Amino acid sequence: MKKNLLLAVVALFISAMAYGQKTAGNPIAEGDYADPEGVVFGKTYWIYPTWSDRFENQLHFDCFSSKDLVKWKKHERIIDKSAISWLRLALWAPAAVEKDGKYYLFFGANDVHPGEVGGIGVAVADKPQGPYKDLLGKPLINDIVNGAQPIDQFVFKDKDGTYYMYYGGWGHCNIVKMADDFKSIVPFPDGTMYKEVTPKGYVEGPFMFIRDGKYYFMWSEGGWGGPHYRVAYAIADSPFGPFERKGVILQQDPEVATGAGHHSVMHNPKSDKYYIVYHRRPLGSNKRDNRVTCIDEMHFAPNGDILPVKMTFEGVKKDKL
Ligand code: FUB
Repeated sequence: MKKNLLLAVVALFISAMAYGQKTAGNPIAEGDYADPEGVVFGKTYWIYPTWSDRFENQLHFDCFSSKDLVKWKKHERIIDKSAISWLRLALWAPAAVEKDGKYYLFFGANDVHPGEVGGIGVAVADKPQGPYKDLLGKPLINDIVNGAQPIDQFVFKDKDGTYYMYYGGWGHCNIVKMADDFKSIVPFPDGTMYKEVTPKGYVEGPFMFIRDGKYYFMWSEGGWGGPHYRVAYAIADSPFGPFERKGVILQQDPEVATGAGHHSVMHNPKSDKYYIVYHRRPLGSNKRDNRVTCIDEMHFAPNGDILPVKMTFEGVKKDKL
């Protein structure tokens, strides 16, 4: 373990020298942070991760902000148990959205099973760094529908301004339509409330972005506690799919890390660079919760396909918004 750490430090030092330029370094922060959601608000990059620990200790979120992707500032306890009366354990996978000057933080709580209280909740604040207050005092989605555990939500704004939420663990993914005030979900034009959009291989951690008019749907596969966790994707013409699996773009690398997954994507419209924000397990560690948050650049083939991501120790270069 110590030898691996030393090797990582030496590799980081050598690559920093070779680049002759300061980079962020991976991981971007000290400590165990998983399921990072990277999001751009104005001229600032934000990362909202899960505090990776035993479920009973997961009772708060920290977040991180940066103006250039290299220097990160930690914002502690942007929400904790005192603000969510129904939270017992497993506060997971935050997703942040700005709407009409307010910041909404969606989260999973309680690792909910049938008959229990828990699932996806939503909190609100005046600033990206909180403090966040529970918006409903109860879960927004508590029930298990189409076999999807209500966790790992991602709130997506479509081209026409409609907000949808993708969510789901246990190998199933649903899409729902959000009410304007984010206090409930509303029916689709055909009257249904939940549509299953699960692609082949899907396990959890859905993410969506639009590039050149196409819908890029991404998700995690494998078991998050093991080395084979990974990220795959599909490209579609609509937010509802169909999502035909194109392949894996992030996975373990014996030279760098294992268990790489539960990611998000940030785009700098000025430089037109795309960044994948993800967690991975340091080499030599097999502890379930030893997951750290990293950023690497994501590249595309001329036909729009996502190229396999090269995980690095040096991380990304400065890129101001
Ligand atoms: O961090 C808790 C859980 O681990 C997440 O909800 C899953 O996606 C997995 O990353």
